[in-house]
Amino acid sequence: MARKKITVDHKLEYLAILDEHGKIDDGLDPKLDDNTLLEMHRLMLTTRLLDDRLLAMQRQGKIGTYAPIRGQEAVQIATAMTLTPDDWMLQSFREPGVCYYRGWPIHTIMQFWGGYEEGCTVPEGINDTPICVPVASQFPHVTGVAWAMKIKGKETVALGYIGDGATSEGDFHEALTFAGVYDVPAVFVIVNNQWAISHPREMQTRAATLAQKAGGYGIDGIQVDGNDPLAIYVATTEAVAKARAGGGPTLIEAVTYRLIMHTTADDPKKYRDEADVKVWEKRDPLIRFDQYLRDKGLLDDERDAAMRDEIKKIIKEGVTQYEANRDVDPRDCFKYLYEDVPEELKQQAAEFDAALQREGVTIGH
Ligand SMILES: Cc1ncc(C[n+]2csc(CCOP(=O)(O)OP(=O)(O)O)c2C)c(N)n1
Ligand SMILES: [Mg+2]
Repeated sequence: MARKKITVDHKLEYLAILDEHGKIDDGLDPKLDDNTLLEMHRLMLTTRLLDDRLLAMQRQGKIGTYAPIRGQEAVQIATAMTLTPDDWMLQSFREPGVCYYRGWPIHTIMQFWGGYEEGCTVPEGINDTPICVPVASQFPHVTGVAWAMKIKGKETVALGYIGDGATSEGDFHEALTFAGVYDVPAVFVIVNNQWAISHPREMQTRAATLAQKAGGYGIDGIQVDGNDPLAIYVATTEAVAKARAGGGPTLIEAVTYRLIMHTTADDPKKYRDEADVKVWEKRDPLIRFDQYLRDKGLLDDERDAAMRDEIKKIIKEGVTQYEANRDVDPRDCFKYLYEDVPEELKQQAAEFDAALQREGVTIGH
């Protein structure tokens, strides 16, 4: 018989490198070369401007509901930049910056939010899974893909993204349980934007951090400042290298903040304090990284303006391609659910056809 304290062997760290004013802790400086730093900035800026554009397109009725990512650009870009094209990326529904970095055409991202089937297809040659709306359901796939890579003897890593709210789902638990047991080459990134629609982080779990959950699965966990691209880059680089070398999975909690609405279908003013938003606006990852690059002499107004112009051109081209490919048959919605279409649905399709004829609507193809 015994009653004693048990010491568990579990590594949990916290990492922040850039402070809120873009100043760096020299002892932790990863000393990335100038090109990598500028590329990081360009990609974060592209993510911001693409997000702005998607939001505007929703307001203009050009796409349907959209889940904006303002404030979360650092998590997306600084994690994605640590992957090779052969690695696997398994996303939720809030990773347009990651998709862009991985080579998804901008118009394909727009097609998803526009409700077009083509937006659900991963472009040829990219090792990603499609945008995933059923919360947390991508996480067992992260473990599965990583496990497959291990069985095949490949030095390929699977990295997946999940929200804070989604860590309450069974899928999260199952994915991490099996990832630990089979010691798979996976990196699990929790994008803790502190809200699950109108539910604040405190109502999702009593645990002090989400990273500490790693201990329950016997894997390493780290919490990072999710608005600091350098800290995220360092933590993810280490986790990816460890996974690639056969060292098993890591859980990364990136603490960030959703600066605007959950999706274009809700109004955050109804459930959260605007004063909190103001605090987090000052911690905007783009502002602090911009300051860091200016202090280093890598960025100035002229260079910034040129970069913005170049990005806007790329996004505009994406919109043009999206708009040129909107000629779809609305009757397609009757086609894919059943192999043998039930009588009731056939009747609805016929009624719809009749309505189109009555209204004189001609379909492009
Ligand atoms: C299985 C499932 N349940 C509920 C929903 C509705 N839903 C969409 S997003 C969301 C909250 C997700 O919060 P979080 O995991 O923190 O991700 P975030 O939206 O903040 O990126 C919910 C409940 C869903 N899409 N899937
Ligand atoms: Mg969230």
